[in-house]
Formats: sequence, structure tokens, C-alpha cells
Amino acid sequence: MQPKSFYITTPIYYVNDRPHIGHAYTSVACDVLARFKRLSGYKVRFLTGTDEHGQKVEKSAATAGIEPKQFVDSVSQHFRDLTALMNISNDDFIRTTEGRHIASAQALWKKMQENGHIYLGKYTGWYSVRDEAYFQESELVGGKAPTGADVEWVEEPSYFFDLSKWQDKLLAFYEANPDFISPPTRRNEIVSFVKGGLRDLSISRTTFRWGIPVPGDQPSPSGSGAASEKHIMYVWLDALANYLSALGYPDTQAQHYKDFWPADIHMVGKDIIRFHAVYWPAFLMAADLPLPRQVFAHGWWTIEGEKMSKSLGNVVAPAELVAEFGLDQTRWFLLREVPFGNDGNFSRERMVGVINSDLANNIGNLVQRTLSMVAKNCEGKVPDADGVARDELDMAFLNAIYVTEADTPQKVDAMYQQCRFHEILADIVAIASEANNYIDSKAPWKQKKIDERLMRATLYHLLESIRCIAIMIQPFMPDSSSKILNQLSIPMDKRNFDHLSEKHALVAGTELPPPEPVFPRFLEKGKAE
Ligand code: ME8
Repeated sequence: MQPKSFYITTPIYYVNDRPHIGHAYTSVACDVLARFKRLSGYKVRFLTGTDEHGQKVEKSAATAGIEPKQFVDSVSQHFRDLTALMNISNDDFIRTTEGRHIASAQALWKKMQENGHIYLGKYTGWYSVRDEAYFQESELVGGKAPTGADVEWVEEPSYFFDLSKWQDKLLAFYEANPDFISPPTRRNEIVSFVKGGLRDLSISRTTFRWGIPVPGDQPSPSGSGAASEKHIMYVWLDALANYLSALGYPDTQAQHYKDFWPADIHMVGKDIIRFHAVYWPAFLMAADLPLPRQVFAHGWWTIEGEKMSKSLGNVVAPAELVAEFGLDQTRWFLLREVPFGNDGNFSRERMVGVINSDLANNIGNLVQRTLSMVAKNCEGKVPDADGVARDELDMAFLNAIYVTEADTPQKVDAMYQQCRFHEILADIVAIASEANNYIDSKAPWKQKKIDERLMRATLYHLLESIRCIAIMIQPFMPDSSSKILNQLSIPMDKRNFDHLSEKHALVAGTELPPPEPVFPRFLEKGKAE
């Protein structure tokens, strides 16, 4: 049987900014899903990249005093570095200045045009360069965009997309696909926005040059009052096309396109849900292309209660967190702290608290205590549980750690499908707490004095719990989980979610390497423990 495929994307990030914790958050969330799907036997394609055209980037390059191409080459590299820094397992990295993307975005335009959905007109209204978005007078708040960004008056010839004609089709699509926009609060927001009526969308600009030329654009016949300059594609149409261009569109016979379109999930922040849940499906319908299965909009991080901004000087750089707290600790914190979909507040104090309580004191402590007892008392080999009948405590504990074939795989899959990372991690922490309680109740150091077989059985059950926890944390903490699985001498082909059952339990007598600590306790400098 062909493995099921899974295509996941991050937004492509603007290169006018340095990567920060917000970008790292989206990419890590996607990475967790991609890794989970791979470990569950799916054929996965995971795309990220950079959005390099538009007026905002052109302005940033001018401010830096360099040519846009030179500017985007250097800044795009920071986002590529972010993928390495955060251990993101993307399969491709697309840049909108690449030839493959430009040709593809132009092909998408042509298809929409051939189908009669693009016409030439004139745009008169406000434009926010920071949001790269158009606003009507009525939408402004105190003379600014609703996001607080400055707006400028624009009056220029423009191509338009007939978005107003897609209102009913979009509403019917949302109705037929209730999970298309997630979580539900975002869905309600978008449904009421679309019900409020859609205006045709300006999809080209003539007043700057840094972008993809509109294909086949000709100066209009004299006297029409329309374009005489060459048009550049609106940066959002250009950017959204990346999800297709990376698969080889317009070659619908390209292997990646055949295997992976439509996308399973476009992960975005709530700031750009409208572009993904309204414009993008309308563009795709206009080009006769299948629509993605889901757009998930996660929440927004603030820093110590404040909006993150360069002017406040409170931008949190992922590299600093990784250097101070560790990579897997940072990945864990990002997804553990806030229910995915909600807004979150980053605080250093919380980060230290979460790392110490979940990782050092709970999972790390369990691994450390168990492995050092095994090293000391079982000749560094997996002990056996032979000749010891399981009591109630053992039964309850083993029930909690094993994924039974009857129902749990579907339950776990559904939790990932709905991006309930916070709950998945809370469940893992609960199992580790139970394991630490189990050690205390069984007191293997006392059992040793009564009957060594009892101690060996307890340690065996504990090793089993560590094996299951390590398999479960793989999507979140790939390095640490593999360190733990190596310490249990688990072969590479026994580390999938399928192996979370007793059928794949550790084999007594297996040699174990000397134990090493995995999650050190984080101590604030200058503070005694
Ligand atoms: O919008 N909290 O790029 P962008 C949470 N190029 N997530 C955050 C965040 C924060 N404080 N700040 C940023 C663009 N993000 C377009 C996208 S896609 C076809 C084009 C994350 O560099 C979040 O995912 O402004 C948000 O949607 C994205 O970065 C915006 O990145």
C-alpha cells in the first residue's frame, strides 16, 4: 500500500526583519507535526522559505543602501540559519526570487486571467506598506491601518481580481469543510468577514519595481486612461503562490505536485489568516485548482506583557534562548507554555520554571534515577521482570504508559491533527510524574534488600516507561529523545509511534551504555539553588 502523504507549510517570512521567537514558534510547530507524521508512516513534504518581493523589502534595501537582490540574499540566509538553529526538518526552502517561483507565480496569474478573473482598472485608496495590504477609508482607525501601521494614499492603474464574485462559493466551501479554518474562533471571524461582502482585489502595482512582472502586461491603448507602466504582481499573490511553485506547478505531472497537492495544512499566525483563508482559496478556485485541507492560525506572542518591537528593544532572538537554555528546552517551552491557538506571553521566569519542573525535575530525574540504579544494580543490562506477579500498582502504571492498539493511536493522531500540542505535552508530563511516584511507592532500593527480583521488575517497568516517553517526545525534542533512546539501546527501526505497545518491549539482558544526564537543572547566575 502507498504511504499516505502529508504536505505542511510555514508562512514564507519577510526578509525585512531578523528572525525572532514568533518565526521560530511557527516553524517549530510545523516541525513537530512533520516529525510526528513521519514517525507515523506518512510520506511528508515540509516547506518553509522567504518572501522577498514588495515595497517593504525595496524600502528596507534602500535604507540599508544596497541593491534589493544583495539585500535579500543576505537576509534570507538568516532564515535558513534559523531552520538549522531550531533543528527544523524542512524538505525544501523556497525563495520568491528564485526562477522556479517566478515562472510558477506567472503561470498561476495567466491561468486566472485565461479563466476571465483578472481585469485592468484603477486603484484609489490607502495602502499599508508594513502590512502589504489595501484599506478603504472606512477601515482606517485614527488615520492608520487597523494593525496600527502607517498608510499612504495610492492612485494608480492596477489589475484586479474579481474577488467579489467568490463570496458564495467561499461560504459554501467553509460550510462543507468545517475544519478548513482552525481554530473555530478564527473560522467565525472569517465567515463573518466574507458575509460582510468582498470587494475586488487590486493585484498589481506600478509605483515600484521590486517584484514579479505581470505576464503579458502591455501598455494599454492610448485614451483608455489605464496602464502605461509595466505592472508588478501584488506581493501577496506572488507570496501565496510559493505553496504551489515549490511543488513544480504549473507542471501538474511533476512528482511532488502529484504527491502533495493539495496541502494538508498551511500553518500561519492569526495576523495573516485573511490572506490564507479568503484570498488564497479564491485564487485557487479561479485557477481550477484543488484547495488546501486546512489553514491553522495560531496566536500571538508578547514579551513580558509587551508587544515585541524593534523600537521597544524587546525582540527575543531564538539564538539567544538556544544558547542559554538549550535547543530542545526552547522547543519544549514554546509549545508547552500556551495552548496552541491562544495568545501567549513570553517571560524568562516562566521559561526557567517550565524547564526545571518538566524537564530537569520530572523527565530528567526519572531517566537519571532509573538508569543509574540499573547501571549499579543490574550490571548495566536491561533487567528482567521474571517470576514476579504484577500487582495493582504495576498494572495501573503499565496501563498508563502503553498505547493500546484498540483506541489510543487514533486519539494521539487526532490530538496532533487538531494541533493540541499543549495537551499532548501535559499528558507526557503526567506519565513522567506517575513514573516518579511509582519509584517512590515501590522503593526499589528497599526491594533490593527483600528480594532482588522485585527490584529488577520495578526497574524493568520504569525502563519501559522511559522508552515510551522518549518515543513520544521525539517530535518535540528530537536530540534529547534520541539520546535517551540510545541510552536504552533501542534500534533505530523500533522508535516509531507503532512501537508504543508492550509488543515491542525492551529485551532483558540488552547491554546499556553508561548513563549520562539529559536535562540539567537551569540555575540563574548568581542565585543559589
Ligand atoms: O506575513 N507571535 O511574513 P512575516 C507569533 N511574508 N507568531 C509570530 C509573531 C509573534 N509575535 N511574529 C511573527 C508575512 N510571527 C508574509 C507571509 S505567506 C504566503 C507570506 C509568525 O515575516 C507568524 O507565523 O511578517 C506570522 O504569521 C508570521 O511570523 C509573519 O511573518
